[in-house]
Amino acid sequence: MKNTYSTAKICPYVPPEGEKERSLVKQKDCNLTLEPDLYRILTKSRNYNELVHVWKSFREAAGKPIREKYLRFVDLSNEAARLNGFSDTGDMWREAYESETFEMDLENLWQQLRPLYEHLHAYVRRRLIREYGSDKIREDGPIPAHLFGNMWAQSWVSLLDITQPFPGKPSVDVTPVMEAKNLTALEMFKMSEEFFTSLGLKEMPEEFWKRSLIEKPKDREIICHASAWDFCNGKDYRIKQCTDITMEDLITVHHEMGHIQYFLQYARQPNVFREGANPGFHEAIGDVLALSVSTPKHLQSIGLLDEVADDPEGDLNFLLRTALDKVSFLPSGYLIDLWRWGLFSGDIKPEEMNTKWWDLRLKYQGICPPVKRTDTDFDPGAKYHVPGNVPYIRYFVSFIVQFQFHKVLCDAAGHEGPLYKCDIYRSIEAGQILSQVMELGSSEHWSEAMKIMTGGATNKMDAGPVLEYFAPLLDYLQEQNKNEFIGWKSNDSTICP
Ligand code: X8Z
Ligand code: ZN
Repeated sequence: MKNTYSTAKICPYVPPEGEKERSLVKQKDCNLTLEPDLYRILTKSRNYNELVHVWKSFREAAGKPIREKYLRFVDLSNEAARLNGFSDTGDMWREAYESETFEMDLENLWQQLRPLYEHLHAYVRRRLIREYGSDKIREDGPIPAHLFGNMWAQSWVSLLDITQPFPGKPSVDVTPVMEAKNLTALEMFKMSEEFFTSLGLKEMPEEFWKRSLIEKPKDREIICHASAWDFCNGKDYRIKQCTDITMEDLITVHHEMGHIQYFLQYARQPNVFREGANPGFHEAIGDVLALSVSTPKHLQSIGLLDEVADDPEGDLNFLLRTALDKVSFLPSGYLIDLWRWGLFSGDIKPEEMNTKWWDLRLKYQGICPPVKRTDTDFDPGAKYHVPGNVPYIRYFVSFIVQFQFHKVLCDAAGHEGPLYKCDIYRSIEAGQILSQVMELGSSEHWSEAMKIMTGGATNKMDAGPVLEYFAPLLDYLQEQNKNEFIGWKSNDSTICP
């Protein structure tokens, strides 16, 4: 299943005679791969039909062919879970959080964040209507899933150019500077390492630099989805990433380096405890650093931005960019495992699994498929973690706790002023808190690790810091959206209205 996903290839879009907007892709062969070809088309193309083509073809190549295999896998995995005393695979996965109230806690967190998401959704919908027209997107409807600049509509940063509140201000996107400087993948990794060591954290061991794979090989096919590996011998740690020279990938580099840092920090624990306090903690470390790295002031200090606008307009541009990455992600981070848990428990039946997927996509994300979906399609299969069998709720947890961590580290670093302006660079105090928590691995319940992290303030997940971070943006969006319909209406989740 993983191979089908990672070797999926599609044909380029062939524009009909007379179509004004030409496809960006000049090649004719049917060998476009997800990374980097489809990523690049999705980021750059604003040709509605080309985007439909890419969106639909990828699902046909990566998802649909594994439908039967996945169902067989669900049965086998459930059988194994039951032999281990769990009621099903979802039950087994949730065990990693050792909490009786986990599902309820997640739903509460989502309910607290939903208004922020819905305002972002309404604002982006209006900008997309300006770009594509109201014949393509209804003013009170869900947004077509192929228009977000991302295969799964989970990060919307590629829409920054058409959504920035103040386009006249200096850019908060460093991709053009990275290109102009001919930055290499290796330099991106070295920059990330330097941030970790500036906090007093560990440098990457020699083996890491020798054995990691940080550029897409030309002579063979590999699974490009970025990953970090602990070979559990205290020496061998590696990252595999088909790094593209973009700001998004610079952030992913930090994400992956966060995993390696965690591996290094808990290396002295017995094997069973060489895990994150919970899987969400493991996903959060690198992202926490990236929250500092992506502040305009920091980017300027490392030569990736020439100019920064240190005023309310510049701040809103920056906050919107961050929201297009973090707030947009929340419902997709939540629903993937709601769907899998439902399938594992039998609440979702195999014959309705694709339509139930779209029910969730509509309900939580407010998005809809641009072409009719049926239960012979298998769209969840076109998201890496489904064929790759990686539980996904960890990312939702991470996107909550990383703001909690950011807040306490900023306090430790002596930051004053709004949370979104904080950069913990060179704060040994912040680094010490991080290493204290990481060293524990999973030897303590994560609520204990949370206590240590927050200096006793809480032992729970808390949406407060996300809301605090984005508070000025929410004010702005509410004002901008005063004539907008907030939310979305649709009678059929399997096709855009
Ligand atoms: O899969 C990842 C990482 C590897 S753990 C690149 N992420 C999720 C995704 O790509 O869907 C990071 C954020 C969400
Ligand atoms: Zn990760």
